[in-house]
Amino acid sequence: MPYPEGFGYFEGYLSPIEQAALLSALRDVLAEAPPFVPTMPKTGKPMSVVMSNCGPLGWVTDKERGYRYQAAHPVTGRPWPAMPPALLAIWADLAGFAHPPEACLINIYAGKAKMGQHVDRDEKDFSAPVLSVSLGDDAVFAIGGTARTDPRQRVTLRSGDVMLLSGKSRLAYHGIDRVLRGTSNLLAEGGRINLTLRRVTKGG
Ligand code: MD6
Ligand code: FE
Repeated sequence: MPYPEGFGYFEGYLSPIEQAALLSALRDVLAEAPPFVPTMPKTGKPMSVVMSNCGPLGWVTDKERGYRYQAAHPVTGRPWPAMPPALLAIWADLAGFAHPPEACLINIYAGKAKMGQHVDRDEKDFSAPVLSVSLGDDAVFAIGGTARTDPRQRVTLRSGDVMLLSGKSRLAYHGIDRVLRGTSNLLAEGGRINLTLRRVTKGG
């Protein structure tokens, strides 16, 4: 089965040295903006990942107010830290979009954490792609079509891989079925970190 239109997969985009440098910048981000536990709208059920953000806006969710972007950390109330320049450079190289990303969501997978099938649709401009960078353990990424029941195909995302959802793929269902523990030595604590860079507002 071919990949859906607009799906870009840049295997091994970051070298091991570049991965370590990016991780070091992320450690600083996470010291300023500590991971929080996202909870589902209405039910308040916690997700299995923990999250943080960098950039002018961050994606958050909780029982009371649901999915949204906001300029401040939901626990500390402080602004999100700036996006590391290395991330802006990847976007400039691959996104094919004239304006820089406004949000970088940091998803942290420990233990048996996974991510259910979803569509990223809280942004106002779907003409901009979403770009993902993976660090740490391998993950089984599943991507289908714009209907939840469309057939899915699986791609193993490894540390240093970059993926782009643009065009038709931008609104395709996708998720992380599982993380394959112990497949990378990058994170001392094990597990996986995924970064997704997004445009949030319309226009530039
Ligand atoms: C993850 N990724 O890789 C979850 N969303 O942990 C996503 O949900 C995602 O990889 C939009 C575009 C690319 C992605
Ligand atoms: Fe997503």
